Order: sequence, then C-alpha cells, then structure tokens
Amino acid sequence: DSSDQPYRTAYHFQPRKNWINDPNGPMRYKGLYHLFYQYNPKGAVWGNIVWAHSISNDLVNWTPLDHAIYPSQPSDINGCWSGSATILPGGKPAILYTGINPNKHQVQNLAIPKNMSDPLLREWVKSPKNPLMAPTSSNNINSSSFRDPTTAWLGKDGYWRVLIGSKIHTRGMAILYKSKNFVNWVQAKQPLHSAEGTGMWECPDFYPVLDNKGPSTIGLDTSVNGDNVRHVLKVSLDDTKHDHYLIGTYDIAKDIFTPDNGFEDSQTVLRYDYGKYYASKTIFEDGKNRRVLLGWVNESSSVPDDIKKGWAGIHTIPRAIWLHKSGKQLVQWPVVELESLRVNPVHWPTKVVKGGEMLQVTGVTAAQADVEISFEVNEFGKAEVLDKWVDPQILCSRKGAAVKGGLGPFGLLVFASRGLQEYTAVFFRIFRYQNKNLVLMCSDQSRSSLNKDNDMTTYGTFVDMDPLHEKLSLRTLIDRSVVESFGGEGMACITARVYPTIAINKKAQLYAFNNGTAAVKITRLSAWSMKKAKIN
Ligand code: DQQ
Repeated sequence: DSSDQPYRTAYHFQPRKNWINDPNGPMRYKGLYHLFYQYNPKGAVWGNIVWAHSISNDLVNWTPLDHAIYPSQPSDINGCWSGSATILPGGKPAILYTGINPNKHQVQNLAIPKNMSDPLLREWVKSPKNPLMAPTSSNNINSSSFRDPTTAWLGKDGYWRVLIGSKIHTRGMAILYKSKNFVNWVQAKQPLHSAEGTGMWECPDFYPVLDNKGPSTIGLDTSVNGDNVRHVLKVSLDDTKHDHYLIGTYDIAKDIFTPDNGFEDSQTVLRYDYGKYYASKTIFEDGKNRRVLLGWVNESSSVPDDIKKGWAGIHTIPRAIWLHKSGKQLVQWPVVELESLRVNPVHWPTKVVKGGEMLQVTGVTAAQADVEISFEVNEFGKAEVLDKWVDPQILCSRKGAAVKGGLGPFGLLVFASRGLQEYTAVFFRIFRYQNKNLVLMCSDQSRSSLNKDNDMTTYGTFVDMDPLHEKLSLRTLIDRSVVESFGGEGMACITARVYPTIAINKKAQLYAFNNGTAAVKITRLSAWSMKKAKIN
C-alpha cells in the first residue's frame, strides 16, 4: 500500500521486498528482455547472494520469475556474484558469473539455458567444467579481487575475449581472458588496461561506440570494431563507489585499450552519473540498434530504516547511451518506452522567472512525475566569477539552492512541502571562468528530509555546453524516493534518493525557481503525472 510505504517506487525497478544490488546478465531473447540481479532472499541488507530474474516486453513493466542462478556446486557454494550474458552464434545465450568457492575464493563460472525453446529461460545449467577461470599459485591473481566478467566479444581471429575486474595492490585492472569455445579460457599476458592508485575495479564494461561527429544515437554490437569506432571502458571503483568511464582506442591485434584521457588526470575522469549510481552494465539491442545502460542505486536511508521498510536498492530507468558528437563524452537518455507511463500533461507557455521568484507546477502528481524544463538566459554579465577551478560537487555544497547567486541558481524544487521545510533542488548556476561561461548542475539534498538519519549529500557536475548557443534543459524523473535528473539533453546525469517526512504522496509539491539576481526565461515546461508501472 502506497500510504504506509511512501518511498517504494512506482516506475523504478525493484523487487517486492529485500535487498537488491547490481544488474546482471541483461539480454534480449526471442523478443523478451531478461534482467537478473544480485539479490538477498533473506533480508534487506547485503548477503546470501543469488541471481533473481525478471522479464519484460518494454523495459518498463517487469514480471518476476524464480531465481535463475543460486549456490549449487562447489564453485559457487558461497554466493553467485555479478556477471554478464553473451549471445553466441546461433542465438544461444551464455552467462559468465563470479562464484564464491568453499575457500571463499572468487572464480568464474559458465551457465547456459536448460531449454532454449523456453522463451522465459527459467532454468539454467552450470558447466560441469566450472570454474573456468580461477586464481592459482602461478597466475598471481588475488583470490579476493577477481570478479564480474563482462559480456564477451569476438575477434576476427575466432577468439572470444572477456574482462574480469581485479587489482594488484592499489593498481586496478581489467584482466583479459581469451577462448575459442567459451569453455577453455586462457589469461592474456597483460590486462586490457590498468591504472595505479585506482584500487579494485568492479563490474567492468567494454563496448564500441559510433564516432560519426553527428547527431546519431545509434549503438553498436559489442564485437564491432573498425573505422569510426571508439571504445568505452567503464569500471566501478570500489574505493569511491562511482562508475567511471574512459573513451579511447582499442587495438584488437595487441589487445590493448588506450584512453584519450586516463585516470592520472582526476579532473577529466568522467562518470555516468554524479549522484548515487553503481555497478552498471550495458546491452546492445540488435533490432533497435541501440545500447542501453542499466544501473543500481542504493538507499540513502539508514540500515535500521531499510530493515524497517523491508527493502533496499532500486535500478535506474534504462538509458539509451551513445557518444556525443564532440567525441569527448557519452550522452544518456531514458528509453522512449518510459513515455508510455506519461498521463495528464501540463504545458506552460513561455514564462519569465524573476530573481527570487518561485512558480508552482500544478496539475501533476508531484511525487510521481516526469518533468522537462528549458531555460534561456541572457544577462551573462551577472554570472558569478570563479577564480580557480573547484570540484563541482564541493561548489554545489557551498552554493546550494538557498544561496543567492547572479545567473542562477534556477531549476526545479521537487518533493517540496508547502512551507518549504523540506525540498530537493535540482538546478543550474552559471559562472564566468577563464572568460567562458561555465555551467554547473547540482542536486541539493541538504533539505530533503527532516529525518536526519538519511545521507543528504549534495551532488554536482559541470556540464560541457555553451549556454549562449545551446538549450539549458533539465529533465527530472521523480518517483517517491528517487530524483533522477538529466541536464543538457543527457550530457550530465545525477541520481539522488530522498525520504521526505512531510512532502510525501499528495503533500509533495513541485516548483520552478530562480534564486539569482538575473531573470531567466522558461522556454519550455512540460510535466506529466506518471502511471504506476508493473514492477514485479
Ligand atoms: N557486487 C557483487 C560483486 C561486485 C559488487 C556482489 C559490486 O560481484 O563486485 O554482490 O557492487
């Protein structure tokens, strides 16, 4: 019931109860989407990990099935951890996943469908040859840092390649294995990539993107390589709990990935999401020519609160992902299928918002909505001056929504209570920095709840765009305890979890605001109430 569970999501993926973490082995088979995920059948905290399984027609509505992979043989008797699916020639799915063996060592296992003619792929059979990859005395692999196989890709030489996350001391790495038959795997002489000081690399993902310097959002199959192709290496850094990615060149003859900008320059390392977001992975969809990103969002509430509500963890809305025309970063946008949940649209005519003004968006269910807003700014002379580079998250914490500025802060107040005792602010602030306009995007949770047991950290990032010539747009998906925001048409994403005590259910309000001295113009505001999806 939604009134005693105000934080349960209406359209973000979650199980009926208990703990969920990483998305595992997403695939499309006979037209159905399959999503597996790390799950604790026994409680709302991490432990007893199995692969739970749900299916969908549209990436929006999900039906649960029985657990697909659970401890049953020595090579996974202490847990079935993360992994990925690969569709083999002939359309046969194969799952590689990490098992925890009787010695608590991390090893890699193979599972295949028991019955390929079952479109639901309910039962999975484990290879009698498991484990297929394991730490030994001769390979120098750390048995507690060897996990999370990627989707495999096939070279013209007939070898499948797969990455396993690892580290040696503080050097994070993606260990490469090769195989002709998907069963006998041989470790390559060197990792595909590694970086000193980054610590354990969890859940690596490696895939090609189209570099066409144009507006195309097309995705590529994982084994594609050649002209106009760049590669993305994503790793989930255990030390920082963020998903970072590098764009670069993959030399398949040498099996080396060379990033344009490496981890050495921490200022340029990009993230999928600058809020709470981890352990993501992508799938390529043949028929639709798109690559879709799935990710896990943990709670920001306390463990006792999680146990009380009986569940913890959600997934973000699946996002289409592609290379920006600059070639310098990726762009993400919620899959179009989500728009099928939109009802009762509210559209505003162009409106000027003066400094200090707040305009309420009425006519939508503000605790469960999809909002798109665009701003036009003119008085660039009023932008605050930034003398030296500051970490954007720190800048957002110092200059939250309540701190008056020049050009901004302007944006949305979501989950706001009538008297503004509670609100979450998603906004832009434009600075003058090195004679250019610098766009800051923030998600300010500092006043999101009167319950101070929650983690209310403010998040932020710079958006690499020119507000003189490009639309300053924001789309925010509001879903009962989720605020998932896309700035600059998907150039920057920030996901936050909030737990208001007053601004819940029908008491939640939505506003557009401007707390700068310069007026700004809203050139578009479209908001929809969101129907409840069928989520498990
Ligand atoms: N979660 C899994 C691991 C992975 C981690 C265990 C990332 O396989 O490294 O539940 O969240």
